[in-house]
Amino acid sequence: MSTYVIGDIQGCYDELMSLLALVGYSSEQDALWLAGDLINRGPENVGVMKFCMKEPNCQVVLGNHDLHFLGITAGVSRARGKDTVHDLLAWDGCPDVIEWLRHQPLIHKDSNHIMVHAGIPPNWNIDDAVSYAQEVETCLRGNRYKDFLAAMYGNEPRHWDSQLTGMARLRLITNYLTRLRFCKADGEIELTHKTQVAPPGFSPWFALPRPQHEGTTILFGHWAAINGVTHQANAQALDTGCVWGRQLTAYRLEDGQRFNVPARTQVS
Ligand SMILES: [Mn+2]
Repeated sequence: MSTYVIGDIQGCYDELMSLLALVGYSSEQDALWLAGDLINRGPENVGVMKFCMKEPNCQVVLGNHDLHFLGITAGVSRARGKDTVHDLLAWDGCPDVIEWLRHQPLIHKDSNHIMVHAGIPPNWNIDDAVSYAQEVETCLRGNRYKDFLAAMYGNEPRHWDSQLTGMARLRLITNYLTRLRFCKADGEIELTHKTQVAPPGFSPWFALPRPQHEGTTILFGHWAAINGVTHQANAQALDTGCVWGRQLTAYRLEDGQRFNVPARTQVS
């Protein structure tokens, strides 16, 4: 039995199938972890969601694109120029997708491995991160989830304070777990830079001293620009830009081996 962790699929269904064939994935014997951004920007969102929802040993965490899809369906946002979720919106299984996504976590933890879409700031320990994720998960599953989706968009606040309350607290937790790239040692987050070049005073979250994360390997996606490279054994980056015409990558938990397939679709 092997566990394969795959980064941002973003609707690239064909590449997902090719990658599973390449590693010899067995639905019955192996496990699959998907690091979020299952959908959007790519061509076959319905295919990806059908697969995830029926796969017996598939564990996902939510990414910013998955949450944005929920925001669109809740009527608090709209599909914008680059969004490609129209196939899902038109599909008669769409209500099931919404319910299924609302019940997925933002973090998945298994002994000394943790999967999250974007990252964990250095000022949080692993138990804190799991607990903060649960606050958002509880809200997303509750009756007032549309209020959260409406309040989720935005880059403020940028400083973590355990005394934060309400939607500002949930927004910052969500931004850390699903959008983080650059921050400072105290957790101040910077959400406008997407390349691998840090804005002055900031570092990639995984490159900062993280004594609180010692002993845990963090598996994450979201940051296509770093192309899978962190130079940190305990931070494995899995978004290798499939939807941008590069590769889809799987990481085998048991031995750390990486597998990848080339993108089939060039999205302009
Ligand atoms: Mn993302």
